[in-house]
Formats: sequence, structure tokens, C-alpha cells
Amino acid sequence: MKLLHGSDFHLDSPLAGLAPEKSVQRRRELREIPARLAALAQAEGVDLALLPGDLFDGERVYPETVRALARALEDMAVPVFIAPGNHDYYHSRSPYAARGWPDNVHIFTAPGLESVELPGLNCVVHGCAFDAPHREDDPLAGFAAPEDGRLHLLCVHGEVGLTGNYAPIDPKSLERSGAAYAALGHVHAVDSGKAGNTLWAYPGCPEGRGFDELGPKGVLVVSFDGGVQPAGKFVPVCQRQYRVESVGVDEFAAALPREECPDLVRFLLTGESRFPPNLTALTAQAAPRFFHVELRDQTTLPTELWARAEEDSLTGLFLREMRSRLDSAGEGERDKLLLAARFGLAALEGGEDIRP
Ligand SMILES: [Mn+2]
Repeated sequence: MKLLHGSDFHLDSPLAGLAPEKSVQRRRELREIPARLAALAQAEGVDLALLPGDLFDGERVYPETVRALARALEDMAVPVFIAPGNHDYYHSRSPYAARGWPDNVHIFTAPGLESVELPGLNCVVHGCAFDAPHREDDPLAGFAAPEDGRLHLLCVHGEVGLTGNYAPIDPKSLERSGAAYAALGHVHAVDSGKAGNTLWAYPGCPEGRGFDELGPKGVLVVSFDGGVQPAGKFVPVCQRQYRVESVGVDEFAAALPREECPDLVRFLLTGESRFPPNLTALTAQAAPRFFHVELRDQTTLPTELWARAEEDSLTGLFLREMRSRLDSAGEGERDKLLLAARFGLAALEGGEDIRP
């Protein structure tokens, strides 16, 4: 027995951090996730698919997005289970309540667990739904699957933990559930753990949507050897990755790829620089090489300049004052003080205009 476990597609996310035409393209790429999963399901020969929620980002979903999802799930040609989450919670006007979902798709609609038997696979899928954007109770509280020799699986959106607004799942509830595998959704990075005999896992989101969702993203393919012992493997399905990379300001030009890179990259410019780097010019230089690129200045003043703080001069006095302010500055203040030190030095030493 083999299953596909994917969650948190967040289809039709606004993707506000990108240029408008790029966010349109990214939304289109997100919309291709279900078709990619259908191809993976067929290639892997899975027997069922568990999709525990947040497949849509919010209430506003384009009809073509729902159609693309329904069509892809039908193409999977195996039983598919959806457990609506906090972003795509079930209600009478949600896309999940509309007619037209393929026969092989089962959508959980209530906060209480519902059990669906799959006799052909000697397996039972237990799942539930958010019916509001929050839920504070443990969806597994009091649940225990019968010890009947069948494979019991959970398909639930929530967060493993004792409290929270997003269906907190007590590890003890997972342990008592008697399930061999808990397919969870909500957390956007891969994570897994064991609670008693129950293996629980989050696949994370299948495409990053910001610089808080870095690196390869994908889904899990889980095999049950001899019926119970699950073994999961992560399969990347993303078309692009978000990456954050540190690079010395002097090596920046050399670090740019020769070929156009499909990723979305944030460079942190490091090292010492007397003047603040010209971010506008450097960004324009890098832009043609990436789908999206942005720069953050993390350079500092050259150390030898601080050596002049000991001078008995106006420059020395200024640097001593700036250094003592920097020493007691908080994180948010440091950048401004460094910039002030740079402008001040330039002004003191001939009024050179260093504006980018
Ligand atoms: Mn969620």
C-alpha cells in the first residue's frame, strides 16, 4: 500500500511581494500543482491520496482554479481525501460545497471525525474539517481506532501541540488514535515525528510563496511494508525555489549566474564598505538573471575607519560618538546609525555626495 500526502497548496495566493506580472505567473504555476501531483501519483502507482487542507488560500478562488483541481484529482484515479483547513474551511458557500467534484474525491465536512472504509485496501481513513477559520479543540480528543487488523489512517489539518487556534493535536491523542499514519496539514515545512506507534508528518507546501518558505518544496510518498510500518519519502514538486544567500559586496557581480536562474533569490550583501552599496544599480544588474531578485544591505563600515576614532579631531569626536551609540543600539537602529556614520564621514571629509 502506497499513498500520496500533500497539503497547503494555498492556490490563488495574492503573492503581494512580487511584481504584478510575476505574481500572475506564480499563481498560474501554483494552479499547476494538482496536475503535477496527479502525474506523480500515476508514476509512483499510489493507492490513495490524502490532502489535509489549505488547498485554497482564502475565500476568493477563481472558478478555473477549482476546475483545475477537480480535473487533476479525477486524473489521479484513486480515492482522494480532502480535510479542509483554516484557510479553506468548509461552509455552505465554499468551493467544497459545490457540486461537480469527481466521484473518487471525498471531502470531510464536519469538525468531528468521520471514518471512510476502503475495503479493497483493507484500510480506513479518518478525517475531519475546519468549519471556521479557527478551532481551539483537539480534533482527535477521545478517538481510538478499533484494533481490527485494518490499516487506520488519519487525514487532519491542525498543529501538533497542546494549545493554539488551529486545531491543537495533543501527541497523546495521536498515540491513543491507534492510527499507523497521521497525514497532517498546516505547517509549511516538512516535519514528522512518532507518537507511540503512530507516525505523523507534514509534507509542507508544494511551492514556496515567500522568503519564509525556502528551498525545495514538495509532497510525501508513504509506503506501508507488510501493511503497517510506514516509510515516507519527500518528493520535490516545486517549479521554483525561494533562496536567501549571503554574498560579499565585492564578489556580487562574480556570483551572478551566467544562465537565467528560475529561482526567487534574496542576496544579503556582506563585508566592509566605506559607502552604502547602490542597491538600485546592483538590483538592475542582477534582475535579468533571476525570476525575481532582491538585495539587502548588511555591509559595515571598514574597521580601519573606526581606528580614526582615537584621533584628536572632529572626525575622531564624531566616530567616538557614533561608536558609543552603536554599542547601545538595538537591532532596528543599527542600520540607521551605520548609514549616519557613513554620511557624516563623507560630509566631514569634503562633502562628497554618496547618495545612491
Ligand atoms: Mn493552515
